[in-house]
Amino acid sequence: MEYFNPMECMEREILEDLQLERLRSTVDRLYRDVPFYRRKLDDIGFKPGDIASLDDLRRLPFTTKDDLRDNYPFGLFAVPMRDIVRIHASSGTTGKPTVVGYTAADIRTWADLVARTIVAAGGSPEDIVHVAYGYGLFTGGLGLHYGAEMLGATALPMSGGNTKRQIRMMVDFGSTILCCTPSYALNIAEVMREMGVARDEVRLKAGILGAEPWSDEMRVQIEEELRISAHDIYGLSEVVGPGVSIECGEKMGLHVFEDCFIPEIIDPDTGEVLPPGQEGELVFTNINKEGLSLLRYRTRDISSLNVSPCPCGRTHVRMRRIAGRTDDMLIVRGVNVFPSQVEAVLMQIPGIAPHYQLVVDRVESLDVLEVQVEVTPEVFSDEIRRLEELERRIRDEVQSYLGVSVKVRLMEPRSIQRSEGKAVRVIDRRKI
Ligand code: DLL
Repeated sequence: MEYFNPMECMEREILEDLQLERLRSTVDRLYRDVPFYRRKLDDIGFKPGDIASLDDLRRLPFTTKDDLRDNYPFGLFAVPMRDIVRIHASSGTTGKPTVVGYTAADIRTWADLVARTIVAAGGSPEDIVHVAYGYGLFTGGLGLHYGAEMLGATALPMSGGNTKRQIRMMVDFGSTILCCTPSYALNIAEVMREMGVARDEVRLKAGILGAEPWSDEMRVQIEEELRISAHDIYGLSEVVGPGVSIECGEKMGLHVFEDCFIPEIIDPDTGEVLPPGQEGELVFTNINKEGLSLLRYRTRDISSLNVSPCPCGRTHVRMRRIAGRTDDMLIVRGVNVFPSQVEAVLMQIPGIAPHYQLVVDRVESLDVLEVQVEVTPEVFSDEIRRLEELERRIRDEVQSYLGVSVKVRLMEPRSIQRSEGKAVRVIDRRKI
């Protein structure tokens, strides 16, 4: 199995020594240079020298998105602004954006991480990497771009949108690796069909897809339609951007690049660290970053860790694909519902297209969850009776999977808004 950086295959014992050394120097530096962390550590009487082993990590305080907002824009940076060479920001649904900064060394480390992800997805310097993540404050576009260049591949900086033009260039330039959100990959496949572009006119072989939750069923669909090997890539701006973890050829979880980040899974309610295999909230500590290093950053993403060795030869732990977020988890009449669960059910029912939205409303103080899903053009022209049957089937299957009753609305082909970046899966109209 090919890899970009030998760190990925380090013996565990040596890797853990490296992590301890890096954790110590990170905590030292943060204590010295970031007043926020000095206060937090002083509050619990913790001195940087108190870190004797990796287990001491769990004694450190958590960092949250609110901490970043409270110190908006640059308050948590650990170096003077003159050493910051790049800023990115992510817009949340509410409040101020989260702002992150990188030193020149951070940009190199990040590019190295993304180069590793491209190689894990089967890429090499021979590839033409079609970057259809947005360029700008979002980390997706520039993140993949620098990674492709670091690898020595050819970066094609498309950014999102203008799908027909993307496809024409894909054909003319011979793009081999597609980088975009999974929902946009499906959108591209659909527009390709509409344009009458035959699959053998494009040279795509792999997809590096992420930035939003998706299911294995959606992977099957993307792989069949685009005839590529689709790899899940995970990351978040606060921690670095894309390149925190990636699926190797085994596609049994995403390797977390542990020489740069220490992952933990905690119980989101109690903050207690959970053992491997148990599902909970993902937490990351940066141990190889200068501009902005976060201790035990709570991602609100739900996953679990798998410490068993991977046949690919990488020794870094694997996180299970993200099951949803603690905060886009919908609570419908007391039942926790993740859009990904609904997606997994929908994708197994023939006759419906992979485009859906969940609309939640409150009618006479009762939550109503409506699943809006597009049918395929063939089904759309069927008899009413067949459509009703399909609707009933979807309702029964979703209900029995979630344990909560739902309404189903079949939608005309192409009536649900297509995404060019992160798809909007949930519309919550409840006023609480
Ligand atoms: O989405 C970074 C990124 C760009 C990742 C390109 C992968 C590819 P943010 O905009 O800060 O950064 O959003 C981070 O997106 O906390 C997750 O909730 C979600 N997310 C990212 N990757 C995945 C994934 C980028 N593979 C937030 N599966 C994270 C599920 C993902 N959710």
